[in-house]
Amino acid sequence: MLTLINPHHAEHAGRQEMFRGRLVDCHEVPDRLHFVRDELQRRAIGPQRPPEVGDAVLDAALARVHEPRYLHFLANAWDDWVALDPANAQRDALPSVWPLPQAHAFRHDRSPLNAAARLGLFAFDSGTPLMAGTWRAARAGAACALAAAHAVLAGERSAFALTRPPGHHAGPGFYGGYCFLNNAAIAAQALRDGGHARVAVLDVDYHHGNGTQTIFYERADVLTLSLHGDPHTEYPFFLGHADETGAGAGEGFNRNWPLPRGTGTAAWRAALDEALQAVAGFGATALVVPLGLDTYEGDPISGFKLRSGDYPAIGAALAALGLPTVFTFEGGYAVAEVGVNAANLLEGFER
Ligand code: SP5
Ligand code: ZN
Repeated sequence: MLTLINPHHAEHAGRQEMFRGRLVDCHEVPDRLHFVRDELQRRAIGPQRPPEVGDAVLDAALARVHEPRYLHFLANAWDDWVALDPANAQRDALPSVWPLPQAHAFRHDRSPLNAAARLGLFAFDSGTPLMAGTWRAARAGAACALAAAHAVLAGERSAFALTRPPGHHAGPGFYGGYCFLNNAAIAAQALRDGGHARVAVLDVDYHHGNGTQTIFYERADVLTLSLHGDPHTEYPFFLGHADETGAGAGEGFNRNWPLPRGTGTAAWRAALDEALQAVAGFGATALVVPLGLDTYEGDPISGFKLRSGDYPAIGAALAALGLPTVFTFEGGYAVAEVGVNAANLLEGFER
């Protein structure tokens, strides 16, 4: 399998994230990618290269998925943060005030001139630090997703966008959950634009893919499916329930499988089989898999019980759909094991 690796990922390296009233060390660290890259190399799972995508082509692809004012915000957020206070250059940007949607109570149509306050218009949590290299890293990561889609359009059976920061929590105009640009959505849209009439996105990360769901919620041409920890108890909490089935033209084209903390292999695989049937029933001609390995039993922030030995069969089950497939690297925070788990799944896909 061809792997597109983000050459700028390490420029995004947050120090701390807010969690229950404390700043804790970031889980989403550069070594996650290094372990996956090295394990894929060790097992010779296909060639690895950086993406080669021109700026204009990339900008056009970003604009297919994200709102102009959001992209403008992201491109300038760090400089604006530092301009607010030169001492901010030493601190990652985290939001601390938000406009709730309550009627007549908070304006969303005026952008505060204060750059720290402005973060609250676009960030939905205080666990996603933004720093000097975030925009460059996220852009180059989106380029990996776009190049992976282009490779599949050119005839590759599959391609893997090995990038961080991850993407599936990023929506049309919001960031959070360690995500800024929705790599999976960018790949799905590129597959649509490249001629695939029906594209399925099957999200297997532990956390609900709220950004991807939101991007495609009113569309019938991209089926979005997600298996994840039940939002009654699990992040991102405010989306991912089973009764979210799409809206407008997209009614019936979103499905969620919220699963309880502690879910093990058998129950998770049963949900996967339902999702695979939905992909086939939809008549998808291409597939995008936001690939989180935080379903692993050893994951420090998640609650499922999948074992390393489960991942080859999961890859094989995805491959059995017989569809051109783009994988994007999402979560997975057991750093020492994430490489083996990712390689197990991708090797199982290729067998
Ligand atoms: C892409 C992805 O997997 N994003 C996940 C974002 C989860 N963010 C909130 C997690 C907070 C967990 N903090 C646990 C601290 C344990 N001591
Ligand atoms: Zn996750």
